[in-house]
Amino acid sequence: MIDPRRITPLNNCRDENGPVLYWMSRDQRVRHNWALLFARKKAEQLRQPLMVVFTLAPSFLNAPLRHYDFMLKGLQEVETKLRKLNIPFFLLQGEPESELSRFAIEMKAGVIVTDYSPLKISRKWKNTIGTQLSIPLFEVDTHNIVPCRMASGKQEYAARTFRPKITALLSDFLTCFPELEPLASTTGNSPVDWESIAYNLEVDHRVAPVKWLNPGEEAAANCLETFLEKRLATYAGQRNDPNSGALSNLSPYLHFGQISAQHIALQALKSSAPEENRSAFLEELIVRRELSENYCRYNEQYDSAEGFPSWAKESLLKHASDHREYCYTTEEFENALTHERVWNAAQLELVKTGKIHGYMRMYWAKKILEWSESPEQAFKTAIYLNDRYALDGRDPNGYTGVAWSIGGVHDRPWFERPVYGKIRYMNASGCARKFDVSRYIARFEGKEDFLTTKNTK
Ligand code: FAD
Ligand code: FO1
Repeated sequence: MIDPRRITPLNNCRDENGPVLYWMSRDQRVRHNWALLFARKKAEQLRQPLMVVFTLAPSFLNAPLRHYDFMLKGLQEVETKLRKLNIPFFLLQGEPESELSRFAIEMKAGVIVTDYSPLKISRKWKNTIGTQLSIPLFEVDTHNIVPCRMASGKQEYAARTFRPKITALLSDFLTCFPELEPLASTTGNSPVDWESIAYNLEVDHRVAPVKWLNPGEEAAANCLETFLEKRLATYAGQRNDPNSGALSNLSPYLHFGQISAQHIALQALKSSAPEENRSAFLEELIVRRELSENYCRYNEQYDSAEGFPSWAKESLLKHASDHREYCYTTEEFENALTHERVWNAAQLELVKTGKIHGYMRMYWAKKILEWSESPEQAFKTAIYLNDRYALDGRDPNGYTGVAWSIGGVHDRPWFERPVYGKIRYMNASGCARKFDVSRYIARFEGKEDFLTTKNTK
């Protein structure tokens, strides 16, 4: 029932007799979680207890309170749901590598199962654990519909080269999930003291939690249901209008693994919305999202301008000394102090709501390229602002989205111009052709309640 191609042994140790640990990291949910289902099956085969453990890093790529609050509230729900299945949940604080190995030894664990991520921080953690411990460590790709390593064995050039490969495998992998069986009895452990964890967090409180989006698996399921019922039918036509509220708003839930992309795809396919909307949505959810996973898995420089394709690097270098009519520091960008009101509005949307509309994101990043001293600095600034304020930040989609906008990743050369070179150009008049720019500006300059179309209904 779990396709073995989702599972990668990260060392070659044999199963020991001892409890099975699911080291939950990226996929913070109980339902539709192949890693949890695999750990449950292992526990049954070995007739051993099953425990779920999360290692809370003291700081995680500089994530501020906004992200930790969203994540911890989601994890609290995970603990409650697991308790109903007699599966104990443990939260360890400190450096994940050392805390997890200490816990595994203390529990005399026989097997560790964890979920998949292409990000360097995650690979580093697993590398340490896999070599340090003498018990098997299995990685299960439950973030992707088609496991990243199966979709392609190399970095893909563009969506058009990737799409046929992933489409060919959907019939194998876009399957329904089995139910997660409860354990017969529980080892019983004391509940996590969530108050004291939140109180002792030493993260930047200046980026406050958002109010318009509730965290957790139930809220994610409701968000999906509302989107499928009320907005999927207009997705294709309205998704590039940031005033329309047409998007699903699922990215923060997907980033924290509080909802499964596979479950979303299965539900979207069942929807009665017209075909063009379903395929437009699935193109983003499956092809674009898994293309980002592919980029971060196979490009060692996914987190820098070094990762850009050579045509883009050459072209940007050729224009490196072009005169910049405007040139802003990171602080000026962060405080929305540029000369362009619609760019400032996009930055305010990002800071105030923790989410910047997909269309505006491209324009937002491209203007950072245009108004920065160098493409390298522009990449750093865009990632810094994206990850500091966007709830869906610190994600393969973020590195890839910025690299697409500033470095032509998965794009092609365009008409050459100053500063951009052959990178695709976007500007405010392009926005004005697509949507009511003054309405967008009013929403985020504070004149209008910016939440009107953040789908609070
Ligand atoms: P919807 O349009 O409802 O899409 C549904 C899902 O499809 C998204 O949640 C996402 O998983 C996937 N998707 C949609 N568009 C893209 C895309 N262009 N690339 C990859 N997957 C996509 N996405 C993030 O999740 N985190 C980021 O940090 C992030 N940073 C970005 C930075 C830039 C400069 C750009 C151009 C794009 C970035 N994206 C990022 C991709 C995209 O903008 C968001 O995924 C999308 O806007 C999320 O909102 P939604 O879920 O309401 O979108
Ligand atoms: N994952 C963890 O396993 N431990 C953490 O402490 C942790 C913090 C965190 C903060 C912000 C954020 O955006 C993500 C965070 N994650 C954490 C989840 C993270 O997305 C994945 O575990 C890694 O990116 C691997 O993909």
